[in-house]
Amino acid sequence: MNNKKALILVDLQNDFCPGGNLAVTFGDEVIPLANQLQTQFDLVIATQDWHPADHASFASNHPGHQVGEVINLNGISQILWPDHCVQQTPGAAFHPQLHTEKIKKIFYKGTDKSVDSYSAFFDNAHLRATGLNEYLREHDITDIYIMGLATDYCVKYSALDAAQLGFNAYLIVDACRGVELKPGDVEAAIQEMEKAGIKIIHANAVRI
Ligand code: VGL
Ligand code: ZN
Repeated sequence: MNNKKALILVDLQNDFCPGGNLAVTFGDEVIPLANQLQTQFDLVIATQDWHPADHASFASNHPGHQVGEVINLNGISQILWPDHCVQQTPGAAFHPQLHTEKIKKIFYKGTDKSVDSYSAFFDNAHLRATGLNEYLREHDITDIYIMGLATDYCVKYSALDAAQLGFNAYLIVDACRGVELKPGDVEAAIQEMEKAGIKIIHANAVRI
């Protein structure tokens, strides 16, 4: 059987880049790699974190609670974040240098105010699918290459779900940057992905 590959660009949005509301250190450094990598794939997909202003992951919607606190949200633990990637705001837009012509489809996540969604496939409660799995199956994709922001959240959960769903999953590690709430979070995330069978590669090893 022939392998068919897709590139998934995770959350390359202004709020995750320097100057944004949930800035990932050096997040913008991966944009040139995203542009370069896109030329090597027939199918390019992107995700956008896309929250309503009253999203339950925002500390501002929980009076008396602070950014970084962990709360119980409908039975699952939820880190409270600064307001970020609010639908239709500049912070939710793609980084201005990102090439978007090749992006075939965008999957929006975190749109339900009552549950967060780190993975590109499912919400954090694993109750609702985004449609990405079905979309990739319809396009006969067997291998998915994941890059973007942030390594320790949306990239990690997207990659873990991809592997769990049976795709050959590759993490393009130099094309990701992490939040690193605690020192070591990024390294731990990479190890967790590797343990789950995800292949850790570098952008210069991607040859289609
Ligand atoms: C993300 C925290 C909150 C991410 C999204 O894209 O990794 N992290 N929302
Ligand atoms: Zn978010």
